[in-house]
Amino acid sequence: MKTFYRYRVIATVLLALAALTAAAGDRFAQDRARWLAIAEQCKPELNVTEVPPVSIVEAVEDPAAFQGWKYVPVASPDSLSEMNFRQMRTVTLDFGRHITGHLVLRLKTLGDVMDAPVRLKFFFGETPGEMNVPLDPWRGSLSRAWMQDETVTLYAADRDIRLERRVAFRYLRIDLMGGNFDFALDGVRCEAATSAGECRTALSPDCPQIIKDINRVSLATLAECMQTVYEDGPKRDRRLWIGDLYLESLAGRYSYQNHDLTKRCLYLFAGLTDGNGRMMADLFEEPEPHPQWGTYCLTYSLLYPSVLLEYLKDTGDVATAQDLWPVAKFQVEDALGRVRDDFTCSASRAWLFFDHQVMDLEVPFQGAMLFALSQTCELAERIGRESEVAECRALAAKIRKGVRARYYNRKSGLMESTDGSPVSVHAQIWAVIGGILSPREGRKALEAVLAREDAVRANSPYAMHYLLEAMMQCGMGEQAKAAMVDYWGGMVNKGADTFWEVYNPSDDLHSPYSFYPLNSYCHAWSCTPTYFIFKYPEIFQR
Ligand code: RAM
Repeated sequence: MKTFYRYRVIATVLLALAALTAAAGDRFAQDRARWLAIAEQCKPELNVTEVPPVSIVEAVEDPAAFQGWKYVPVASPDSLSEMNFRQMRTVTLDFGRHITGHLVLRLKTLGDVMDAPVRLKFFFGETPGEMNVPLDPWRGSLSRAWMQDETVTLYAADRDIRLERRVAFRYLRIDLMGGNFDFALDGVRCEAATSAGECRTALSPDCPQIIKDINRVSLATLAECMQTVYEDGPKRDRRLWIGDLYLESLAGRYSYQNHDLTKRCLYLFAGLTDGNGRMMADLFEEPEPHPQWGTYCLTYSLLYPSVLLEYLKDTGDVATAQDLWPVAKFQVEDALGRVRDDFTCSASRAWLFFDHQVMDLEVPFQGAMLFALSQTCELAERIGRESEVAECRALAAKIRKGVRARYYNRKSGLMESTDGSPVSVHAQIWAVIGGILSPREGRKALEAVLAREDAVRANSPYAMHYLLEAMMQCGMGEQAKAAMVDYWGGMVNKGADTFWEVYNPSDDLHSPYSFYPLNSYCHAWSCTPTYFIFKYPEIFQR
């Protein structure tokens, strides 16, 4: 264990130094402004297209539909510009697909001049269910303001009006709240924006239909989230998270290949670390790029070196990898200080995110730590910085051995927590990804855990991504494909145009936020089927 302790001593000294530097100033002070300037240079132009509605629809309550509601077409939207909205009072439009942008419309005078303002309520929604459940009294655990209902007072007719709020939706209901003159709603359209550009890949023509559908919805999901950063969800949270960025960049490799967007996001995170050098888990762009202070998430920071490594593999841009290496390396060094000598983690005060699920975190944390160590070593080797991580592989081997001794139950073939927490699929996933279990052991563990009724299961597309990843590493291609068809195909079969933030196949109303309309129904971390489909065509496109 000597090397381990030595490394820990070194890590502790480095951290102490970091703290001192922070107290005196700022660890990355010299680079911060330059990094943010590079991020700004990589800011993409948005491609804007005008998307008109495809039909006027009516809501129908249907227990067989997702969340109990569906829309049926009742008229062509062309008729709208001739209909007197003063009499209609309400209309719901279907835009045919998920879009992100600004609504534009005009009030067309049908008779007399407009002699008083018109007040309209616009309600934009991603799913029929979200549009039809009463929102008030508010039950959600996040802000009511995430819901996309806007009451707007209009003072002029016969000219285009562009709503200020950027919205993400497929359906729009417009209600008349006040207005006493005859007018029609004319030229209703959305200025839809994305930075995605052309998709550069194509499926084999004999690919199964369900995979084609899953791939189409994955691409739509990613394109909608690609704005001036990789947003997590264009409805909610509308910001850049490290965990989402990692998965979006992987999916981007096999689709839009907009690597400059990844570069921008890497530089933003680097430029916005705290004085210690720690990265917050998420950031905002407006009015000036700034992190969400207080969201340090250890498992997200540990993914930063992976984003940089994958970016390097995609672009060969060694200069960027060199430039950002210190900040990437620091995230891992910092986290290493939390591995205790008995291989439990002292991360109780840090946020460890793997899933929207109550679960035991010990083994997943060690797996994430080990994965980050090996990715950091690989990154170092690719850019000639091996000497800076000379002890890294040996250290990883020691942690692996210790973690295995503590948590691996040879009899059950499972990674089990030592505090009596229920066995989880997450522990097996991260034991595979962290190289704690061999592919053969991993396969046994994954099969065993998935067969157990009492096991804690993956509860989000984010966790499902890592399940598929672990399965692929264990030679479980067919099971991975079946899981994809079952899970993401399940969303497609329930009418998803874009993949959802959370999906529980047996509970359509499931929400981590106490109220399902708050869920994001176009969520970045759900877009990775396209990554698997193109990375392993022999499995997924067959
Ligand atoms: C939720 C969002 C986001 C995710 C965080 C951890 O708030 O879904 O995408 O990264 O959780």
